[in-house]
Amino acid sequence: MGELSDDGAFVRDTRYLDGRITADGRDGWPVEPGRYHLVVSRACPWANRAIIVRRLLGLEPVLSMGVAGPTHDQRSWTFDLDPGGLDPVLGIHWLADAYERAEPGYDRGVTVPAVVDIPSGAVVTANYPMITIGMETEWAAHHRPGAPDLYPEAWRDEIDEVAELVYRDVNNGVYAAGFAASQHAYEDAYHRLFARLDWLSDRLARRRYLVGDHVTEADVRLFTTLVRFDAVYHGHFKCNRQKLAEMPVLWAYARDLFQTPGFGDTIDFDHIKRHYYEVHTGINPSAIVPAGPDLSGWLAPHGREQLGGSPFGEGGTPPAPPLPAEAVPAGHSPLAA
Ligand SMILES: N[C@@H](CCC(=O)N[C@@H](CS)C(=O)NCC(=O)O)C(=O)O
Repeated sequence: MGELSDDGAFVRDTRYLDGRITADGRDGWPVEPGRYHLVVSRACPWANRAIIVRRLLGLEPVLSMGVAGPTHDQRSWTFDLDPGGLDPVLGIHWLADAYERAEPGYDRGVTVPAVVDIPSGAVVTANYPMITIGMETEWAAHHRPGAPDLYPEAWRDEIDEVAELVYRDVNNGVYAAGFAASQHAYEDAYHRLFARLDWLSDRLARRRYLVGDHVTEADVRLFTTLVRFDAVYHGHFKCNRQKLAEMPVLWAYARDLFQTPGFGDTIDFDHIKRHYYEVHTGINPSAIVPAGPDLSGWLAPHGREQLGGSPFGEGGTPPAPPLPAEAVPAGHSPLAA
């Protein structure tokens, strides 16, 4: 996932497998219903983006999804939640095997999300920003009726601009704080994170969504970090100036999205907490998973309707509930009681 620089700063490894699945197949990977399998972990914020976007766009019938268990063995992600420990579509136990199929001798990160070509069993791409943008653009012919436009042409520059700042200081910023190996690197990441959260609070005090008047890719990207904040980043990653629940605008914004179909129904707090606290033994050697926090506040009214806009935009409708096989298990979220 990353390494440390000389001054103890976390540097993310972004050398992905990077095939492009396109509507016209120009890179050898045509959009084709039933051909690809999206592999995720519900714990992972980068994979969570893809789970949400697939739900919002209604791509479930054309793009199947495999869910890895929340923890790793020495070869990274496994399908230990599935019967017999095998992903039912790919027939493998270790996600690493699909990386190996793509590149014999593959020796970089075995990460989620990954999109796998089902016929060959090989990972096509693990480039998470392009996975969601690809679903929003290249897969347009397969969007459900009423799907929101998550990457509208007119707003793309602004979405990209906001998303870049959010990535640097927030999405990756929490990791930079949590994995810092020097006081200086930690404090640098901490201050950049909270300065950016203040900036986002200001922006979101006046508007319901980050860009435009309905949910976009920019909101999906911010949400997946905010939803993990109090459960993991505040304690485990030492991002503790405030809890999310102590930042009123961002807390209401995050609750609004959590309560929007397609967002909160993808969230598995049990997987989230187990992954970070059990896998990162470098920073949590006991691997004890905290019992808190109390999550019931996620369902409290948020009052943000008064800011205008609507979640799915003009003519847009909410997605249907998750497929029964893909529902978050009971007890893992306040929405799955
Ligand atoms: N592919 C990206 C982002 C995805 C990512 O970091 N996923 C994490 C989980 S949140 C992962 O799969 N880690 C597996 C590992 O490091 O073994 C990266 O390598 O930076």
